[in-house]
Amino acid sequence: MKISSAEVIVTSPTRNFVTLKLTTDAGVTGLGDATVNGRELAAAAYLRDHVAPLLPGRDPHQIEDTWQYLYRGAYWRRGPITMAAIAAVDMALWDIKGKIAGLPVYQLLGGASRNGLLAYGHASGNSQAGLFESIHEHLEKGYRAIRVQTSVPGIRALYGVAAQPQASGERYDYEPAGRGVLPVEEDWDTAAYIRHVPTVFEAVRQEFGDELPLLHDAHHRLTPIEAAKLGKRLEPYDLFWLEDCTPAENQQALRLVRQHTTTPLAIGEVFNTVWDYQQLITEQLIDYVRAAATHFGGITALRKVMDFAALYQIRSGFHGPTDVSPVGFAAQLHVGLAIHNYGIQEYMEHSEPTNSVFRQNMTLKDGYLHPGDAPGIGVEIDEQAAAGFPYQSAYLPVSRLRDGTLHDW
Ligand code: CS2
Ligand code: MG
Repeated sequence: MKISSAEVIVTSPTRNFVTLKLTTDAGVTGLGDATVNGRELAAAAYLRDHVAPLLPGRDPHQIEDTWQYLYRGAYWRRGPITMAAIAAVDMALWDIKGKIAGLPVYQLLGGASRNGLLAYGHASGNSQAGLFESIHEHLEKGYRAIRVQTSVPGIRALYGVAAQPQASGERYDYEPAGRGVLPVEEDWDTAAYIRHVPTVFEAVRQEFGDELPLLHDAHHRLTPIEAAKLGKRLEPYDLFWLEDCTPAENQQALRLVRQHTTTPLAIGEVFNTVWDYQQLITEQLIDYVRAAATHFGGITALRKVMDFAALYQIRSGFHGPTDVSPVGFAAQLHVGLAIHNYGIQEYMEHSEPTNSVFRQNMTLKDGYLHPGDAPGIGVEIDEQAAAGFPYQSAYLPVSRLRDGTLHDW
C-alpha cells in the first residue's frame, strides 16, 4: 500500500482550522490537525508546499520513519509550524493504520488503561455571581473538574473570561483569536491580579466546598517570583493545578517557583518537542504535561514525552482549547486512554458550525471523555460543508502594561 495523495483543507466554521487528508492507493483516508492559532496559513503552506509533495509513494505503515524523515530531513527542526505540520502527517498515518487494522488508535497504543478520561471545563465570570453561575452550569453538564478564570478589578479585558465581548462582538468563550486585521490590545496589571485571584478561590471554595477539583491558568504572565507568590497564596484552596504560571523558555525559572510553593504546576501548551520539557521533567519542576498532539509533533511524540514523564510520576494534562481541531482533540484522547500516567484533559467545547464540519465519535459522559471505538482516530471531515466556511484572518490579542510595555498575553 502506498500513499497516493495529500490534501490540505483550510476551513473557518467560527474559527480557522488546517486539516491534512491523506489517501492511500487502496482508498483508505486519514486526517491530521495542523492548526496554529493566528498563524494558520503558515502551517497550511508548510504542509502544502514542502511536506505534501514528499508523501505520495510512501508506505503509510512507516509512521516512525516518516516522523524522523520530516523532523531530521527538514534540517531546520522544532518550532510551532514545523511540529504542527509533522503532527498532521503523524495523526493521519495513525488514523490510516487504525482503519486498516479495524481498530481505534488507542488499541494500537496498547489498549485502554481506563474506562474514560476525566475532563475539566472552562468556567469564568466578570463578577462573583457570574462566575458561580458558570460553575453551576458546568456541574449541571456533568463536569467533575472546573477551570476558574475571572476578570480583575482595574483590568479592562483579560484572557479566559467568556462573558467579556470581543472586538467582533462574539462572546469570548468560543474563540480567543479575534477576526480582524490587527490583534486587539488588552491591558495587564500583575499586582492587581495577584491581589484578586486568591480572594476568588476563597469564595469558590466556600460556595462549592473543598472536594471539587479547581484549576487556574495564569497564562504565562508572571515572573518566577510572582508565580511563587501566587502559588503560595493559592495553597489554602488546594488547586488541582496552576497552569503556565511563568514563561518557560528558561526552564530553570521553575526552580524558584518550586522552592516556594506546593501548588501543583502544569506547563507546556506552547511547547513543541520533548526538549522543551527535559529539565522540567528531570528536575521534577512540574506535575502535568500540557502539550497538545497538534503542536507537539502528533501522537508519536506525545506518547514519547508521556513515557519519559512516567519515570518522574508526572501526568498528562493535554491542552484542549477550540483551536485544537476535533481531529487533534480526538487524537490526544487516544493517547490519554492508553497511557498509564493520565491526569486530566482540558475540554473547551467546539461550536455547532465546527461540529457540522467535523463528524466525531467522541463522547462526554458524566464528566468523562472517550474517543469512541470507530477504527482510526474516529473523526471525518465533510469537505462540502468545510468549503462553505472560507478562511478569515484572525489574531490572538496582545497585552500591554499601564506604561505601554508589551507583556505576555
Ligand atoms: C489556553 C488557550 O486553554 C488554555 O489553556 O491557554 O485557550 C490558549 O489561550 C489558546 O489555545 C491560544 O491559541
Ligand atoms: Mg493555557
